[in-house]
Amino acid sequence: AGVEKAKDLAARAAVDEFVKDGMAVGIGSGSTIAYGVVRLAERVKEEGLKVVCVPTSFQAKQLITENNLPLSDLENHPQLDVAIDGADEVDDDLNLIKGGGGCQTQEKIVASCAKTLVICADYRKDSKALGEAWLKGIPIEVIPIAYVPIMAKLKAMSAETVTLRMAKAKAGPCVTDNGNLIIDAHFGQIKDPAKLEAQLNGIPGVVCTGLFVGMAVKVFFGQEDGSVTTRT
Ligand code: DER
Repeated sequence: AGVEKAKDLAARAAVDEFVKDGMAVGIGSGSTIAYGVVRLAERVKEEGLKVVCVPTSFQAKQLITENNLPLSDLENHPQLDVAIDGADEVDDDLNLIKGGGGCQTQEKIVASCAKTLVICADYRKDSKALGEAWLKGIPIEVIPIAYVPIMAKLKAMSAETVTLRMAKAKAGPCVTDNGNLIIDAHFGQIKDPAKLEAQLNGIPGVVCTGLFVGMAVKVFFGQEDGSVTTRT
């Protein structure tokens, strides 16, 4: 199976195992969860499932509405039963790097409001330690006025690479759904994600990092051979 099939298998397995009738579901961002939203829409149709979906980004909101799923928000559902999302890298302890798609802030908020965070990913995301395979750096959302001093502080913290994320189809830097900028900082293999996250969060102007430490309870990996493996 190629990568896309692996994503599809993982996302469908996660939705099938964790979404039950009557649930309020946090919907993640990125390309893997898109398959999960399609599966959820199938189940709503086939099983008459009653769910409400809370997005983690403009993209997630589009996925929900394009698949005719009931759209809600944290004002109406401040406590969610489950959040299902993707990841850029997963370590042995289920710590994550997220934010490859630049949506980690609302993703972390929604995940923190859910009883359970479940991740679906293809085989490329499975690492022993964070920073092993994902070399683009930890996505760090920052308040725009502060990006230059924050980049300097990250370099002083011995980040190997520190990059302001630039937009692809628009001149200038990538701007998040919250109107902020993103700095990608690579620290090599991360032995103590909790410590690093606390250090990064302590920098004034940092809004949220893509380190999700001790949040996920289960990860579904789609494999090249068409199987789905899980880690808890
Ligand atoms: O940006 C994000 O946090 C996404 O969830 C990312 O971590 C996974 O995106 P992908 O499923 O397209 O690889």
